[in-house]
Amino acid sequence: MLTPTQQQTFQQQGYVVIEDMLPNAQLVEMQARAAEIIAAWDDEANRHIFSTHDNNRSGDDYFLDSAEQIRCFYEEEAFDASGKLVQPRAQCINKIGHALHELDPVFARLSRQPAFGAVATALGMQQPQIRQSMYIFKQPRIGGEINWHQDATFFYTTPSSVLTYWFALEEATLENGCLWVEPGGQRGPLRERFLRDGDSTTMAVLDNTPWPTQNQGVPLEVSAGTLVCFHGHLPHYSAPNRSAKSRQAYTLHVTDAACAYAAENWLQSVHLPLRGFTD
Ligand SMILES: O=C(O)CCC(=O)C(=O)O
Repeated sequence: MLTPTQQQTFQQQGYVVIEDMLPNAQLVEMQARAAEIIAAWDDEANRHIFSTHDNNRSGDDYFLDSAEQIRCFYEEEAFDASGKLVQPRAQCINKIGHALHELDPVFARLSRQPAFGAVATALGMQQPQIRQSMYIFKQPRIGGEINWHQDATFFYTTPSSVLTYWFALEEATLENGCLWVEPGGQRGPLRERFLRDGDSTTMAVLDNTPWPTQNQGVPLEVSAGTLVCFHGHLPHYSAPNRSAKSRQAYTLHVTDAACAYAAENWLQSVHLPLRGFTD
């Protein structure tokens, strides 16, 4: 599935960009399904915001229980001072997470494509297991910043194994808040671990290595349908979207069954099966 050059790029840079991974029909299908999920979402009792500036989710059952459900989260800037949505509701959602790949028939089908499994295999994974799925909106005008982070912070395994599949569902550019990565940064230490103990969570600092500066990062401007697959230690970030264009993405976080998945990770598979791309 991957050429030797693509495999080498991943080893050296910590990520690989594969164009045309999702055909247009699948992009349309995912977008339409996400719109239906939002339309059906009852937010009366669930006005939950997702922010990457405050990672303390202690006591936040709506978030913690979303590990094995399909839940919508608002953008941090979705509401004005009087509590009213600043734009139509569908344009105020930050993300849908975190079990679309198991619970939604459209996302379940489109998440499990043998070609995705072949990418994992080509990158050295023995037995991929999809742990999490997210539909990320990065809405026009109010799309929030995602702070620099490493995904192994949230999906800690021994040895480290998490791979992120980031699919552009729309064109991603500097203007609408594309992904930034630090090429080669996966060789650096894991800086943080997100730990869960019952209903409380903490972000433990493991290493004080600073996050990349703007000069050390590179923006990944990609067309709709492109897959960016990256290493769990690769620092990445995305800027706020102040433009009039949305920048939707779908992500899968995948770990290797051959590695030990930490019991302290916030997301555990208790009720749902844990499957790979071809099971
Ligand atoms: O889509 C984005 O802007 C960032 C997504 C991300 O950081 C992640 O999935 O780990």
